Amino acid sequence: KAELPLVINTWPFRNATEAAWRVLEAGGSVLDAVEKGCAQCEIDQCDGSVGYGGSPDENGETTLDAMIMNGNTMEIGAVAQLRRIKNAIGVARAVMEHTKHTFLVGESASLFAESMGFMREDLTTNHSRSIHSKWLDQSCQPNYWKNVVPDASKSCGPYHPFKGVKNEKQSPLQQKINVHNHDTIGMIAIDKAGNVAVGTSTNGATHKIPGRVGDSPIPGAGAYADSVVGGAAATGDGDIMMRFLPSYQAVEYMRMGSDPTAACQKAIGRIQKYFPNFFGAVICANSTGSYGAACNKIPGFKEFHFTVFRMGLSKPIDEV
Ligand code: SD4
Repeated sequence: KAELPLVINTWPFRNATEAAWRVLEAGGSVLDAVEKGCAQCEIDQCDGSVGYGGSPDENGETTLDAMIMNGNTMEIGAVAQLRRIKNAIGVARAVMEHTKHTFLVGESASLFAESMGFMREDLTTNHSRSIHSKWLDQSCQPNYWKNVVPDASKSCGPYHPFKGVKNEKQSPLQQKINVHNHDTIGMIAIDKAGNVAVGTSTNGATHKIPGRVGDSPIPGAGAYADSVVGGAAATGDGDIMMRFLPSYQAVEYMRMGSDPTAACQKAIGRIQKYFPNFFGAVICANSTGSYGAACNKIPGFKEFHFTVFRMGLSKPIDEV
């Protein structure tokens, strides 16, 4: 149990935790804290998985997904497949505060962002260009994909559907989100009065088929908040996780009396039952300041790191 206020986020993204904490410390709102924290990761390009210049899709383009939720009013703003705008969480907030809608996608989301004054910028960097060109070279080598997908019938070129082969095996060219290829920021902020806000920001999955949207911007999947109860946020293989709305589930488990750790474990358990080897984790906090996390322990991923800043600390701490 922690004293409020509290900021908790997925992965060891300490700058982001600190940025959010500074807002709360100065008496700012939980929404401002979450926006500031996630925006910090977008600027820092946290682990290459948040913000510009990471996770190029099959065409080499970086696109962004983000959402923000106010646990007092149950308002949400979200964007997916956002192109050419770096501050995805800012655009999500603008959707929440300046429209009647909840979720804008693709090119139209970018036009909305520009109309709100967000700058149009190229999200491609030398780094993302090199990830993309290496992938093209690598995937064109004979037999490369045979090691990854034994029944891959194609070793080069863009996605095409495989007849009779399902799900994960569908596109050998799409890199699955795994231990080495992850790191969405999902954040929960709770102020002294118990107001809860949550947010996420990510550039999604590397080599995704253009148009792919992950779990992160989807309410209840990437994050969920209800100030009566608390908040939760998820990270991992969004293509699997979004089917289970784990953040919503976790909040509901807390509503039914589970402590945050148990709520996270149960939300993970629901996915495990069908996808025992999925890669993912959930963080949870309740509005009295208790918090916890759970991940699916699979080979190569036994520990999930998250970061916490709470009353009585002078800097953010890593927890496992
Ligand atoms: C996605 N959930 O787009 C994101 C990626 C992620 O840790 O969280 N990786 O599927």
